[in-house]
Amino acid sequence: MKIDRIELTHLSMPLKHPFETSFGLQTERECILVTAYAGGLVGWGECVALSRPAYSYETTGTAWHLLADTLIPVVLGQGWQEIGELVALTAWVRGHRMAKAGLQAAAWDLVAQRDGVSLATKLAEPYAEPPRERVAVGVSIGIQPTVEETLARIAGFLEAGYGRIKLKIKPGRDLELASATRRAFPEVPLMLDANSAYTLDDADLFRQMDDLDLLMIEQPLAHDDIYEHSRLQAQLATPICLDESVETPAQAGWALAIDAGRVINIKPGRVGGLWEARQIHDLCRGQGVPVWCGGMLETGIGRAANLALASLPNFTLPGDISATERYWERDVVEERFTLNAADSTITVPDRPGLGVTVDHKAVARYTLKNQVFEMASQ
Ligand code: OSB
Ligand code: MG
Repeated sequence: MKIDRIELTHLSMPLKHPFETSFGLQTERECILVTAYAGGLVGWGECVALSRPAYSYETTGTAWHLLADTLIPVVLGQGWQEIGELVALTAWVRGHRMAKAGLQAAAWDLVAQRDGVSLATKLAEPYAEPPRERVAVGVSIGIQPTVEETLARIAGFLEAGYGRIKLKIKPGRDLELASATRRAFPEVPLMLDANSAYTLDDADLFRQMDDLDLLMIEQPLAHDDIYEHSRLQAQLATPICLDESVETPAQAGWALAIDAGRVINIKPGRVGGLWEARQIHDLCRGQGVPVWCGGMLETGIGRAANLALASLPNFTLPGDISATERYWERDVVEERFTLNAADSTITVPDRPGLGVTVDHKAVARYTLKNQVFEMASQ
């Protein structure tokens, strides 16, 4: 495999509903699409860095810089056969995992197409069991203006068939919201995501949540902490799920070693790519720790890759991979992912590669900037 041309496209897409987290309100989704050309094949990847460095330090701007000035020049024209060799080419680059993951995703699409298999099948190569055909999913609900509006929104998603609800929380919009939700929906599988908005001084607040029968509390404490998470987990019956503070397979191992959490949310972008995502999956599987696939408000390109990842054996909890219509009026792929309401699943694409068809007109409509990189001619 030799990638001889790469195209970067910076998109800005209007979200159907504004998405509010403890780190801010988002109405548009910026992202970078990576298109990699190799021997007649075309692979697509999505870089999930946000426009502002709030969830992580990366932004669409830093990711563009890393891709254009470091990662693409290193990879263009190099010969490699499997993803591990591609990963090795840029292993010296510290951090910038979302930038790396976007490029790596396009390479996965290429190798799966080359081998004539779906991305799910390609990712599942090391395992005895085949990938799942449908994966369990839930919905992540941003902070709403009022408790009543949150309850109405939850009711709508339950009506649509979603079997797991995740609520974003922030200081002042937490215990009351969660308690009201539990009262209104006594049976619903429910979890909270704080996106690092709290400190250990809030341990009492989280202890009170132990009565709410939550599936887990995601990333309550600092984005770069595992120590204080372990101190908090020791005081809670509810499992802590780590998101922001696990950026590498090694960090996942350290977090589990000190019981900083009992579940891990795996996002390929956060951890440097599908390769590293699978390594974390394997590590957790070996220790009997369940994982689920997180979301970053992806387009259909990133969503297809997340569905493939979530089809692996230890993704035993519902992922933040909702139907297309939850995010976009118009997506950049022709397929629309729909919820199988009977069992709150989405069907994993089974055509070779990513298994989606890019809607070039939609891409053009949302493009802010576009650049082509080719091997320097000899
Ligand atoms: O913390 O999981 C998160 C979106 C952007 C940044 C961080 C997070 C999220 C989500 C969205 O929760 C989940 C989805 O894509 O539906
Ligand atoms: Mg999260």
